[in-house]
Amino acid sequence: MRFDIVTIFPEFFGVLDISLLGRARQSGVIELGIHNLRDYTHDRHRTVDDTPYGGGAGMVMKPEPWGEALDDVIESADDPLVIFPSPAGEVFTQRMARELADESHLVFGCGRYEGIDQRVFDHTQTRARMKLVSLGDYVLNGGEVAVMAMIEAIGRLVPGVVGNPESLVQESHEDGLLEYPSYTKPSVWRGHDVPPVLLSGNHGAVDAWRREQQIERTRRVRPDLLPE
Ligand code: 6GU
Repeated sequence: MRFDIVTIFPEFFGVLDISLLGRARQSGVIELGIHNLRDYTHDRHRTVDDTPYGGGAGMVMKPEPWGEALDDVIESADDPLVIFPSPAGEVFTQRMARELADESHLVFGCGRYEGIDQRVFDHTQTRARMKLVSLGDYVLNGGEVAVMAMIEAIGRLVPGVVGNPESLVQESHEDGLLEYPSYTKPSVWRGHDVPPVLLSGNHGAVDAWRREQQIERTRRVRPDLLPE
């Protein structure tokens, strides 16, 4: 699986060197390319933004550097999917993470300021598969944090990244419910007991209790996830 990221903050993605994804990169399961949008400018100030046509607050990212950066990344790829993080996009879910983990090459274009010139999207769409994707209904200053979250969610679903694939199954959202609560030793801590069923050795009872907890928790916190 290959990820390419175009951004004006390449340093931001240094954290992808560490932890689970860092190990996956060392072992070659995941390849990562970080591209500085300013490397595709040609003026002394490496300008990536300008004032919006029609007026208004904020700045808009210029199309030319984006065009050249995406030329570079897309032309050297075989059928990549280009993703622009945007609060105006389709909402990112575990289902989408699973679909994206089946891709072999994802290209992320991180916008900043008030957005990217619309023609970058229009043009990209003529030469690659493209998606606008939002993390949720709130506003971030730019796409970088969103891309980090998406890469973490997608990357861990790529075979060979998470050591024990079993641990991917019993998780919040994988079965449409929130996760059940987990406990480890000691069995009593600061006056709080571990639920006795978990100490019973009765696997059927444990499974039933965990399912109940998932349903109860989902009803309380995220009733929107439950079927009618
Ligand atoms: Cl993907 N980008 C930005 N800038 N803001 C967001 C978002 C993405 N998702 C939610 N808010």
